[in-house]
This record gives sequence, structure tokens and C-alpha cells, in this order.
Amino acid sequence: MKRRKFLRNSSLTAAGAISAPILASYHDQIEPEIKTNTPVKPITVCTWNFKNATAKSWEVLKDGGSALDAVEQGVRVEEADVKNETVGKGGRPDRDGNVTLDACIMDKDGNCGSVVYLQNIAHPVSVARKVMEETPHIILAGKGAEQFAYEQGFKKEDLFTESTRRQYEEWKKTSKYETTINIENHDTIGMLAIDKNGDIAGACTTSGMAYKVGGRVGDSPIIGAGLFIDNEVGGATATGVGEEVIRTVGSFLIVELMRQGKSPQEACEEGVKRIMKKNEGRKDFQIGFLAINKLGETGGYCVHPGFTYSQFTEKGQKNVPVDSFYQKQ
Ligand code: SD4
Repeated sequence: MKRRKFLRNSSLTAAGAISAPILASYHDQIEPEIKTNTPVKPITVCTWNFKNATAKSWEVLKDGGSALDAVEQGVRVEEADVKNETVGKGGRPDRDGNVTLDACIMDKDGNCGSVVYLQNIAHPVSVARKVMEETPHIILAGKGAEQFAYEQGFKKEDLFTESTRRQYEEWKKTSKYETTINIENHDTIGMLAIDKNGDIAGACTTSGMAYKVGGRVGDSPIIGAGLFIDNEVGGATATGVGEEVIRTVGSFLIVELMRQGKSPQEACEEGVKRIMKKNEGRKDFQIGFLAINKLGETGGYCVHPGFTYSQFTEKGQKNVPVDSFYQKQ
């Protein structure tokens, strides 16, 4: 499916339009879900077909590395990729022209760290990890987060690229600093991994909605919304319009549903259905959930067709399409 077609099919007419990054490979699919009672480990999965990210994450896991290192290293690939204009360096700015990044990370012991509205630092996930490991806090915001990053040795960087600067200048001409509809294309990376010891970790990182109101923070850095890990049960992460995910504390909900016995697939479906129940008839936003349980079974579900996830196990890498609440038109 072509990116443009996905956008049209999805009726994405409001502020939260989402696009799939590498939909060209949407069709070269393999079986959707692992069904087994023998734990699959190690394993790494991430939202969308971010192949390079799962490849990096797998490299860490196959050498016996921890799930925590695997997810941090994995999502850093997308943070560094300036062609991905929704994450890290090269992410699109807010309506005031500030590139502000959100990220979080969570480990097997329930430790977590998060940065919101972080500017001038290319790897927010690593700052989030430092928040987790070096401070008694969980969330650092804005200037404080930036100052903390410098103290931890992170370098100041211009996060704009020629392309995002040009697009922003274009946007300003017509949008007059208002958040207009159907201008965002964003593909957050949320990653979940299980290491050889069977321990689970996750990370999520984004530049959020393009041309958002200054100061806006989405679900991605909010523990329980954009990401949640419970080492006894599994983990979940989200992509899409963060406001809707926050409202239902989406990732926490999905992990709790798995705790109650649902499979990752069933839990993701229930998560989306809860959101759609509160938004009856609305078609103007996309959400994609991805989940993994302790057995290494995975599942995903989304509002509109087009969401896929990348998976890497010892059997290799694959891009997995997921079912959607609304069907293709
Ligand atoms: C946000 N959930 O800031 C993020 C955006 C996203 O794919 O997921 N884009 O609301």
C-alpha cells in the first residue's frame, strides 16, 4: 500500500494523521503472531517497519545483552536517522519552530525514566535512561531536562535538517501558526524486548505531532500511556494520536488485560475498542498498539489499516501487518 493511499483510506483529516514509514514492504508479510507455549527469547519488536532498529536491538540480544540495552540501542537508530522526520534529529518542529522531543524507557524491575519537551539533544531515550539511573526522579521536562543532559555529557545539536526547515517554512505560509488538520505524518518508535534471561524492557521516542502547540506533550514519554512493562506479564507500547492513548492509559491497560489472561492480540484489540467506544463514529485519527507477553507472544491492533510492526527473533526478521478496527475502503 502506498503512503498516500494509506492516508486517504484512513480518512485522517484531523490533527493526528499518521503515516506508515515503509509501507512498500507492507505486502511482503509472514504469519502474524507467534503461537507457542515455549517462551520465545530473545525477541525484539517495534512499532512500524523500522527494520534497522530491530536489527540493532537483535544484535544486542543475540550476544546476550540485556533487554534494556537492546531497546535503548534499537530506538537510537531511529533517533539518529534524519530521514525519519518524527523521531529524534530531523523530527518536525512545533508550530513555533522548536523541535521538542519526548521519550521514555522502562526496565524489568519497574524502574523508568522519561524526558518531555527536550530540545537540542539528539538522543532523548538515552537521557531518559540517565534520569532513571542517575536521579531519584522519573520525568524531567524542558530546560531542566536539557541542562541535566549537558551535565551527563550529551552534546548540544541543531535538530533541524534542511528538509524539516523547508517544510516548516512552507507550513508557516498557509497555517499561520495554527494547528491545521491533516498536516502531520508521524511514526513514533515504541520497542519491546525480551532477553535471554526472559526479562522484558521497553522504550518509546518521538518528536510528537508535527506543528503541535508549543509545550504539547503526547503519550510517548508517559509511563502507562505510550509504554508500560511488567516483567511478570509483558509489555505494551503505542503509536498514534497521543491524546487518545493518554485518556485510556493505553499501554497499562493492555498489560493489565494480559494479566487477566488475554493474549497480546486480544489485549491490543480491547485497548483500541475501548478508545473507539469513547469516540463512536470518529474516523479522523489513528492509533496502533503493540504488545508482547512473557512467552514472547506478540500482537498488535490499530484503528485504521496500515500499522505494522517489525520483529526479530532467532528465526529472523519480519514485518507483521496488524488488523484494524476500520477495514480498508
Ligand atoms: C504523540 N504518539 O506524540 C505520539 C505520536 C506518534 O506516530 O505516535 N506518532 O502523540
